Amino acid sequence: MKQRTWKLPLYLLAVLLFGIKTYIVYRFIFDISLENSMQEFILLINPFVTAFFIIALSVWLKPRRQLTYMKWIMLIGSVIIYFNIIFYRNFTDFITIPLLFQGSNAADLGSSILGLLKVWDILLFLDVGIVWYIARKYGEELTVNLKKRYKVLALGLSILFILGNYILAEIERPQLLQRTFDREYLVKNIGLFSYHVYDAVLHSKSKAQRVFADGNELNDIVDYMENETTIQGKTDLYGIAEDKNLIFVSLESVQSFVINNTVNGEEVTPFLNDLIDDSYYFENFYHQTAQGKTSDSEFLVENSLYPSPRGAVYFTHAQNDYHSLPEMLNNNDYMSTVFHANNESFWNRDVMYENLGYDTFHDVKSYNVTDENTVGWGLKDKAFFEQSMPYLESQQQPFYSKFITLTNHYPFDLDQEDATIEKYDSNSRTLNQYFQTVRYTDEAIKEFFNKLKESGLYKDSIIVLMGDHYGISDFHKKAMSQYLDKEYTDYQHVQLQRVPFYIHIPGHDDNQVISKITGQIDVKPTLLDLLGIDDSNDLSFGTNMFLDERKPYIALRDGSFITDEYVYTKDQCFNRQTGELIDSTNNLSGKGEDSACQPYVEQVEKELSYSDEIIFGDLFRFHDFKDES
Ligand code: GP9
Ligand code: MN
Repeated sequence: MKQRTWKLPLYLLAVLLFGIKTYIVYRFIFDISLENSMQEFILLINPFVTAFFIIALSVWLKPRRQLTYMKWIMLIGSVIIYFNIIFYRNFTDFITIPLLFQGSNAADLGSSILGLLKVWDILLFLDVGIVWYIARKYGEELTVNLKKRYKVLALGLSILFILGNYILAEIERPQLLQRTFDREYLVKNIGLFSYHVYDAVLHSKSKAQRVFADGNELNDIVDYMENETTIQGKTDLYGIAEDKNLIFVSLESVQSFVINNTVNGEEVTPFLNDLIDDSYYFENFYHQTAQGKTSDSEFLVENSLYPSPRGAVYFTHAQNDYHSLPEMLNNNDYMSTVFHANNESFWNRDVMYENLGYDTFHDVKSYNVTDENTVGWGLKDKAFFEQSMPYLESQQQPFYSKFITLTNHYPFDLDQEDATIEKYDSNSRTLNQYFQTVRYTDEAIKEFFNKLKESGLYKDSIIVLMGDHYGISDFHKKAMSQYLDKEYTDYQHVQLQRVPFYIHIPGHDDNQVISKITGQIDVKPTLLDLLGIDDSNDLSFGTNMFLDERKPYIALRDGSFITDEYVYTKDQCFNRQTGELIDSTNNLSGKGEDSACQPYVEQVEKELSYSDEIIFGDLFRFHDFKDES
């Protein structure tokens, strides 16, 4: 008779395989930055710690059930990892619970998702296949039947490992769990699965926050805003656009690096380049969006509050009380309209727009959409502007009209006949195509300006153009670094979050390129000033971009920030001009030294949390903005 002296129990094999797979994913698919050997060590152990915790629970079950549990838990775990990978490839970010409730967006993602799947992804399920195969072949032979005290030991060990992992992470990054904005930190230190559990806790906490809010929370926040952010003072431009129409164009995925730049020797954005001479152009203007993408950029402009750290605030807090730009304009006899040729429910816009006080929303139903005039995400930008004109012309004036373009959206598909420049040549199809669709949008804007002139609306309007968020994610680092001919560092990543911002006032001479550090949070107070609308009762985190005395930083949603002197991100403080690393707060912490960036770090975190408190607690319902209406 064949005698086997020792056999590896299946649950240990499963832990090993699942752990190795997870580690490979962390290391080679998620682009997680590792700054020292301690971080490398934590990243190495956490896949096994988590796998052991989840899979070793099986020893408590009867042999047959052990197999079923292991097979399914590995499959579910792998699917969770895989969904995160798909999401990561597009957004360089991890899935959050609120995102899962945005199902209505998923259906529209169609062509975008296909480009994110790769054939070799099947290998990511190899460990599952092996365990399913062995379980089938050997059945209960490889299961274990432990005495109670060994079961308790297994459980005790797995809890101990988890705690040990957490303690190491806390030593490496103090207050890890308080820094909730930076998901990469969480995944790096406690692993993807613990991160999801933690995210679920945050989710319920933010849900509960509204119920327990009573308005007193607002006192400190109002003080803070009045002292630090709502800096009062009118500029020389106050009222320059009084009673004029405000035409706001959101440029899908247009980043500043294409402006005044070339591809294969040709200008990418000839019209937008020329427009700089006739506009106020802000060359250091940052997007501050997070998972809500375009909708986050809209939220920033409409409310001068930060979008949500998790999920899209357009979904999660669409019923809150706000004191929005359209509402303030409506109180000043404007009518407000949005033009966007997508489904009205995308990003929950129909619900949110109504709450924010928009009078009309021209969604896809207002347009004649055919096979010929469609590409990628829908109606092509040129047709979009053309078909919008009759609606625009028939509006009562003064109006505020927001246009949201669509053609320059990932995956940047374009019909051959619409391409007027050559593709770029790199390993990233996304970047290669991007220049062509950006050029298309540039041409569409040019046509729109001409139409405004023909219609006579031009001279009675001011036109604001803004890039909504990045188009090229970190996933295309290599190609970007080839195009920019620079190393792609964390510093570069932050600098690439700049998006174009133009204020074009027809007939105005004193135009300038403005280099101040500005961001989407500043748009609302700036526009109100130009339109001559008193905003002294408004509460906002932005400051007028034309004021000399301004809040000294722009905060990105993950806690990174930019000041005149510094760029701070992922615990590193860089010289803004040179990109040189000055110091890393991570290495300084605990040694009594301070990073050059330190004075701002806490204020930025405080400001972001205050904004979250307003939104999660729906605190504006307790505030009287003293608008006469
Ligand atoms: C879709 C448009 C693009 O309606 O806003 O969405 P995005 O993915 O950029 O947020
Ligand atoms: Mn967008």
